[in-house]
Amino acid sequence: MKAVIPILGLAFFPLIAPNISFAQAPQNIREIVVIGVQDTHTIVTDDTLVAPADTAQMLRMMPGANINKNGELTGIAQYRGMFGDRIQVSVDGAQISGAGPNSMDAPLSYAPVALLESLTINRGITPVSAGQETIGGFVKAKTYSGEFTNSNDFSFNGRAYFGAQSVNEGTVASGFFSLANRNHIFRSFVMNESADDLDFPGGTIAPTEYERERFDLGYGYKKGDHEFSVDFARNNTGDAGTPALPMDILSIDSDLFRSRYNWTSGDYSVTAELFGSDNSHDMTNFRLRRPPQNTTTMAADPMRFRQTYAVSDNVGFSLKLEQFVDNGSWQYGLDGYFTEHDAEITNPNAAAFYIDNFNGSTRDIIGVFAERSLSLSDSLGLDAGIRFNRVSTDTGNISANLNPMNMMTGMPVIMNNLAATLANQFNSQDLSQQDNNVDWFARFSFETDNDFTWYMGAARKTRSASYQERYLWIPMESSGGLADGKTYIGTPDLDAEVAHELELGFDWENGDYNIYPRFFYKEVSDYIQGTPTTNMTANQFSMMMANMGIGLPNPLQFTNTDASFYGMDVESDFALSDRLTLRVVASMVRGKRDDINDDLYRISPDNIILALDYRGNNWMASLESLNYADQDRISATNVELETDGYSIVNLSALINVTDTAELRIGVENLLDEEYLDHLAAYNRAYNPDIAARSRMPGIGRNFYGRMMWYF
Ligand SMILES: [Cu+2]
Repeated sequence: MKAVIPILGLAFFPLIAPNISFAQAPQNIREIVVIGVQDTHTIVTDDTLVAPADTAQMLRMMPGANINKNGELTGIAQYRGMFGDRIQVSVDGAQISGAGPNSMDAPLSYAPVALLESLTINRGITPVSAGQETIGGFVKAKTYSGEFTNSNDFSFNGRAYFGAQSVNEGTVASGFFSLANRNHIFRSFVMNESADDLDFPGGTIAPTEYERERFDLGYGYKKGDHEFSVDFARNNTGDAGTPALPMDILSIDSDLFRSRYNWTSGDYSVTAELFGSDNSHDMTNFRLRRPPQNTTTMAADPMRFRQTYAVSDNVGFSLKLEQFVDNGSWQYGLDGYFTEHDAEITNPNAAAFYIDNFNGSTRDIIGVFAERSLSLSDSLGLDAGIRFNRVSTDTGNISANLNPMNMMTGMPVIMNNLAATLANQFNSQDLSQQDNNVDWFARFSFETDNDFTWYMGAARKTRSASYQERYLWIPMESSGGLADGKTYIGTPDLDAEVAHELELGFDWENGDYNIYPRFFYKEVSDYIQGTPTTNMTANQFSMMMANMGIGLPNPLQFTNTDASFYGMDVESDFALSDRLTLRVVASMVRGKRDDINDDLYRISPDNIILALDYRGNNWMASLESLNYADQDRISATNVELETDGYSIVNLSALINVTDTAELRIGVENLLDEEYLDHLAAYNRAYNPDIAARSRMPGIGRNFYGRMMWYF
């Protein structure tokens, strides 16, 4: 087995070959010898200097990864140009399909930073055992769950975490409490966080205030080869602004459940997981932002107030059997994930007004896989696997009433008739769909000498359409958080996307430096993308809405197209002295349509992070420079705007005040640089400091402090 590379970098805690997972599972009895490469990148919150409330923000520091930001708590993971549902996210082994049809409660929002223990991305080709649909990558959040003790007597332990930051007067206070002995642990967690609107050098980004509470209760049991845990969590988000979307969060109330059993004995490891969540969500276009105005009177127009109530119910399971053999391991698995979404749009000023946004839209996946990890020789390793997923979706019939006052003539009558036509078209289609998808991957690692391990991988990965891509029936912006300002309609019989990808790279590990470059190419047939719709009714509907000052004309329809992605990313570190390390992370990606001449939407600009990390005796400090290039490869289809490049400087320090208390202080955007964030979309809320539909600015200078105390 290759050893963990000692890296002095503050933010790095590299793990090698996660299928060996010796770091998390010291209980594995047999030592497995497989030649592998560093195929994950992990940030451990204890070792890093985190400032944001949103866990997804941490992706910006990882090679190939980034965040599509629509609000302060709504970060959507991006990896190598793919984002949203194309990235599989695991929160403590659970998939969470949020209630919001615009991903206001994206999966990573269910692992707040104050509770987070680590965030991991798979670099490049993800093993099929990691998750069901990993076409764009795999992100794993692990929350802090306390520790068993070495004694039979119970003891009380915990962790307090406080934070504050200047840019939005945000505060977070949380406490983790456990009562544990060597076999049992009872744990609980409470958190409260809130913030005001963000500052940027040109004014205020409104509405970006937020408030969120979280409560967890859990129990863990460990004896001999057996481990069992069950955990419940309640998330209550209150008012939270999402200025890049047409509405703001009024509430997100979620109940989350997860349970895990593991038995590791001799030659086998068996893991069973069961999880579920029940999420309900309200959003409005009038509470945190200025309500819509009548275009002639310029007064609030009560007929344009909108409130959406959305719910999702999810349940899933996974069963894994791992068999350790002399030259590696076998892994077999069966997993299922069943989701249902409902969303209805109303107007508090007109009780009869409603639009069924989604009515009982279900998406069920059952998957099976087999995976092999083995050493072909002393210097050659192979990981390979195959997975079969059956994806079934369905939805109920929908309707709407856009003429709540029962007018006899005029716009509401025309709009209501168009909506009725769209509803009839939709309801008469075959809405029940089923895909049978096959994924496979193979990765070779070849150690040429002590410093170099070469790596080559290939994969076929699939993704079936989301419920929005299939079942959005009336032109709306409910697009899973695309936030391009376009309205969309779905296509029920979309084919599954099929990606073929190749990845090449090497690990160059010397005593003084470590360099991990990866080059990738991915071709996606049936890539699902909005294209101009030929549905005359939808076009007419959008045009009339646009004429009334609501939304853009010319809706897009989710369609199977062709696309390709290619680029490279690298992480590296160089020891400049015993205490000083230079850290370099660079990411480049191109995303293009292959069926027409267009670039893909919301692709991260090329960027490079240069950081100097200094490790003192009981403190660490880091000076970082984040450099983003211009993004002029933009999507004409999505009417995307270019952005200029920018550089920001961050400074941070961690001080071990005592053995059990840590203080982190820092400043983000030290020079108060004014810049536009290409991945933060466009302003959709009235704001005297930011023009409507112009790019969202990045945040201004932010002083922050965090205190973590273990007791
Ligand atoms: Cu929402």
